[in-house]
Amino acid sequence: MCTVCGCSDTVTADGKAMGHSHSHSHSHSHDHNHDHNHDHNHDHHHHDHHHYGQGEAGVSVPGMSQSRLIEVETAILSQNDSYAAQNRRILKALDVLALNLVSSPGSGKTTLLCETIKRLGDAPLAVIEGDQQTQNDADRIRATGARAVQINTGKGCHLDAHMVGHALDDLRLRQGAYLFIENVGNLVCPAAFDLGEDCKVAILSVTEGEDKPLKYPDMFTAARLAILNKIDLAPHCDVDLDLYEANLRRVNPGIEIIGLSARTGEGMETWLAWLKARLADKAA
Ligand SMILES: Nc1nc2c(ncn2[C@@H]2O[C@H](COP(=O)(O)OP(=O)(O)OP(=O)(O)O)[C@@H](O)[C@H]2O)c(=O)[nH]1
Ligand SMILES: [Mg+2]
Repeated sequence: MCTVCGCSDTVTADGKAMGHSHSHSHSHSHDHNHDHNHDHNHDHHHHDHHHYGQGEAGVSVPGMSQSRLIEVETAILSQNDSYAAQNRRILKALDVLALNLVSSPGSGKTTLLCETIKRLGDAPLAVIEGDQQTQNDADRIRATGARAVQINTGKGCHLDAHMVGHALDDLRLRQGAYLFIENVGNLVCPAAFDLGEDCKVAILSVTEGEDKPLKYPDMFTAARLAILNKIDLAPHCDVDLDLYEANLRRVNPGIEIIGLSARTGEGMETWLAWLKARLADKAA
C-alpha cells in the first residue's frame, strides 16, 4: 500500500506490474511486502472516530486501525529506505548524478527531458520513466537516442526504491552519467519515497495556479529545485509569476527556482548550467 494516500494496490516487492523484464542480478530479497497476514480482529467495527486522514497515521484505510496502519507504514518506509540506500551506493560508486523529477500530470517532465537530452549532446545519460500504464514516455525519450527504461506501476501512485533498483540493473550506467528519473505524475505520494536520488526536482507549470505550493507543500519541501515550466503561456493565463515564487519560498525558503519554457527554450541555459554544476559537485 502507499503510506501516503493509503491506496492498497501499490505494486511493490515482486514488481509484477513493472514494464520490463527483470534480470534479478542484484541482491534484493523478494520475501517482503507481501502483507497477507491480514488483521482479522476486525477493529474497524470499533470505528476510529477520526475524520478521514486525521488519525495518528495521517490516513484512513477501511478495516485497519490507526495503530496497525502506523506499523505497516513504518515497515514499508524503512524497507524503501534500505533499497534507496543501496541505490545510492551504486550511483555514488559511478559518480552518477540522479535526479528524481516530480510533478502533477502534464506539467512537462517528458518534454523538458527530451529538450534537455538534445542540449546535453554526447554527455552520458539514462532515463527511468515511471507511469501507471503505457510505454509512451520511454518511447519519446528513446526517440532522442537516449537509453530509457519504462516502469509501469499499475495501480501504484509513485515509484519506489525497489523498482528503481531493478531499472538500474537494466541501464548499465556509465561513470559520471546523468540519471533522470521521471516519477509518476502525482503531486502527493512521490514526495515521501526516497529513490536514492541526489535530489528531487519539482516541475510546476504556470497553468496550475499560484497556490499549488501551499496546497501540496510536501512535494516542494522535499525538492531542492523547482522548475516553473510553460512560461511561454504566462501572458495568456493571467498568472503572477512572482506569486508562484513567493509561495514556493513560503513552503521551502531554501528552494532554488528556474522559470523556463520547454517549448520555446527560454531558461533552458540556466537549467543546463544547474545540471552541470550538480554533476561537478558529485565528482568533487
Ligand atoms: N506551451 C507549452 N507547452 C508545454 C511545455 N512543456 C510541455 N508542454 C506541453 O504540455 C503537455 C504535457 O507535456 P508532457 O511532457 O507530456 O508532461 P509530463 O509531465 O511528462 O506528463 P505525465 O508524464 O503524463 O505526467 C504536452 O502537450 C506538451 O507539449 C511548455 O514549456 N510550454
Ligand atoms: Mg511524462
